[in-house]
Amino acid sequence: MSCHKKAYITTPIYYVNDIAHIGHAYTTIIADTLARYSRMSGLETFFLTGTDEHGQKIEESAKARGKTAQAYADEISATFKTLWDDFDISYDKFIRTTDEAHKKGAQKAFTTMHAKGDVYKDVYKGHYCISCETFFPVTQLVDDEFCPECGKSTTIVEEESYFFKLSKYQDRLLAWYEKNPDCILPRNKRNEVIRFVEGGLQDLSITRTSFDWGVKIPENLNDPKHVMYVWLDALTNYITALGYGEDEKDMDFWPARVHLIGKDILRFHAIYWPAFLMSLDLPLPKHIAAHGWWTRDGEKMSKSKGNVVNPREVADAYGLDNFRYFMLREVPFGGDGDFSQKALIDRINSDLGNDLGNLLNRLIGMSGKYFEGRVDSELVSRYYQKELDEVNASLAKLEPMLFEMQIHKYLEELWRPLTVANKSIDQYQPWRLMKEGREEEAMALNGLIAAILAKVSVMLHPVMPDVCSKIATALGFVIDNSSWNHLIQEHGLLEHFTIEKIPPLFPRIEVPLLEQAIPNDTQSKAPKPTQKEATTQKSEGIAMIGIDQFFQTSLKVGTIVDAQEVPKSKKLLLLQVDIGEENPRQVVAGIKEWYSATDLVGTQACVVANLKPAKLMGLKSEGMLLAAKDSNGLSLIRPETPKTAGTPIG
Ligand code: ME8
Repeated sequence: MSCHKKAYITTPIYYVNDIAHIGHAYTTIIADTLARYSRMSGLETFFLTGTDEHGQKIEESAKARGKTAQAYADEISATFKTLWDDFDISYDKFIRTTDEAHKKGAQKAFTTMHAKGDVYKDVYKGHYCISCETFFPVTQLVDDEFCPECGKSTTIVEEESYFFKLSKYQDRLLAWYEKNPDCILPRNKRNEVIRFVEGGLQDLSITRTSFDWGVKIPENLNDPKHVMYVWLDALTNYITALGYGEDEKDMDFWPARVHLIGKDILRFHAIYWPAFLMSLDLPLPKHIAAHGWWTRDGEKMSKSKGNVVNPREVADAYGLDNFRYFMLREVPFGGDGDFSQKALIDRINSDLGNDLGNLLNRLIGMSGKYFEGRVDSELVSRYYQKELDEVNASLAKLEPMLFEMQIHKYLEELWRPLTVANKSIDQYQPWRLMKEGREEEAMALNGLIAAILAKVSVMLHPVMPDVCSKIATALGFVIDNSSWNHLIQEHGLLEHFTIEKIPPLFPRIEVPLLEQAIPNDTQSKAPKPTQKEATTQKSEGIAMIGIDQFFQTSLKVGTIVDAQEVPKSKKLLLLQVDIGEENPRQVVAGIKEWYSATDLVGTQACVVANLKPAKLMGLKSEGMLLAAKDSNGLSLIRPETPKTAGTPIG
């Protein structure tokens, strides 16, 4: 972290011509995560989001709906604000470019740039894409007409316009990129920007006269038909929100620690905005971080396809924190991401359910069974210093990853301590320690697991605030700056406490909870599940089958004749199971967390005998063992009394 004790974090301000979709939610959730982390780590933090309400595109959308631009902007802006409020986004200010204070600040910026000699009047002649609110020279158009960004037809504009001397700043911009290798993240995006600027910058038209839904240019210019170009108006929001040109009361938050944006608007933020700031003699932002694009089930989202992912629906169905975790973990920052329910369900069941939720359940189970829920950390260091060192080493790597926008790596690294915890239980086997009268060690092991859970929940809190607060409550502490200091900075442990039993945090999800997006042309033909069908599936995860279908499964009693650990796997055992055939079947089973190889040999299990062979970690598996798993762990299903190997079940 820099020595600047304040952190200013922003999202783009969203256009009010559409309601929020997963892309908007993604940017906002990343920014929210950074803001929450900043606050937790003791920085005074200002987190800004809001709406971009001027320009030709909004004016036309409003007209098409028979509304005034202001009424239309009020309506859509409110839907963004309500969504962020419902999502508990921790913004400090929600700015609207129709706010009076913003308009005054934007005019002040215009005046300052003008006074500096950076603004002149001329005639603009060229093509304009209303959808992108961008001017394009003919050389950049597709077939001399279409927008190179969105493919829509451009309009020819010939009007009087004020220009900003962007070309004057070309060298200073290049010097800035050069001196600040992290000013644009990910770094490869910076190279793209540099190449573009090296190609030569033309002065930028910064006013329009052919419509009037915009901020008027300053009155003293005596040119009332000019409104500001929407991007000049919009970009200045980052300083007007801090009081620029008005009371300046929060300007000490400037420069921004990070402007979070999507890659589509990098040029505006990495070229125009720093040039404007240079003209205003203001410092430049520390980082401009551009993330990639979300698609759905491999396809571009669009209203006409009807496949736009509605973030509220996803969060309602799968849980807000799960959705947040998924988006941040699934895609390397800067890369494009694909939303599919399958990927989301996998993340929830596997990372969250198996690795995190299950660990808490194991701790609740062990401390309940052996110590009436008490957990005491006093002897953790005596017995488990090695594990603690490993965990603390992982945690120490995290903070820089977050502010370098390596958020997926942050989460990946944060899962290492969970692996240490799960592995320690398997290795030290609390049930064995208790059987051998080594109670002290068993208690210390619980203390270790509790400490790991506590540390992980502190560092995961910015991503999953609600879930992590629940974990902290179960462990008898509160996540805040002082617990962050104690558990993360000072490598501390939890105090003595009695664990609180809480319901499982990540109930397993068996079937998609949302209707799949259906391409428009087949929508009418596809039978939709009735509400009742959908909820039956949801609550039980079961589809009805006939008896004949059931008997297609060949179930047999098997005797486990050999069992080995699979090297490098924390979950798998390699079993040889006699099911009455000439040779035993090789079965790879994910049961190592609950059974040791030696205990299994000679026991029986129920085997699915006609599964297509599969490969797991390169090992052939020729069957599957039936098992039942709940919050207390997993048990194999076995005949009550031994049966001859190969006996059919049914
Ligand atoms: O551009 N995947 O507003 P906007 C990922 N008002 N992110 C996406 C996305 C997708 N499919 N679609 C949109 C504007 N986004 C201007 C910004 S800032 C001074 C002015 C996200 O409503 C992404 O962050 O078109 C993108 O930059 C932003 O939404 C654009 O929102």
